[in-house]
Amino acid sequence: MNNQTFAMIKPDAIKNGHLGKIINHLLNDNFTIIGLKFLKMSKDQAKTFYSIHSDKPFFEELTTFMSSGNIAVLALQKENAVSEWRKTIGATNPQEADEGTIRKLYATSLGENAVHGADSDENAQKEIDFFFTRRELIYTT
Ligand code: IDP
Ligand code: MG
Repeated sequence: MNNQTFAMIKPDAIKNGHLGKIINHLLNDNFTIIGLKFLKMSKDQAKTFYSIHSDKPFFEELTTFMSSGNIAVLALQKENAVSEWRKTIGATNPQEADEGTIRKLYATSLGENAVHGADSDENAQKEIDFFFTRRELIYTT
């Protein structure tokens, strides 16, 4: 399916009080929320979720950060959801993100960059399945 993506609102954004503004931003961009929960990842869960980055120099920093506080995980629906969500969030490094993107507006730094977005349809489904059961998702079409 190319109309779903997976998003997270990261610990820095929650701690800095940006949760409501980010949800408002994505609703204004016509994403439909089909799944939403709040949780705190364990270090092991963060390592599994980000296993694709296990050989990167920032893996330890990333998984420590992502398990350091509460996050929101969201399954989103929109036509071309994966690429649309990547556009809405902006570049990984907030200093390189376009004006008006979520990372430009709310990110703290390259590592603590407010939000996550899946990078392909395949990974979006895997990541949705990592956090949600089928019964926790509301299908709108
Ligand atoms: P993405 O989140 O834009 O897809 P990725 O390259 O997949 O970016 O990296 C995953 C996450 O790892 C980033 O969102 C960021 O939180 C963190 N990260 C990426 N590069 C660095 C780095 O050079 N230093 C510290 N953290 C990084
Ligand atoms: Mg990525």
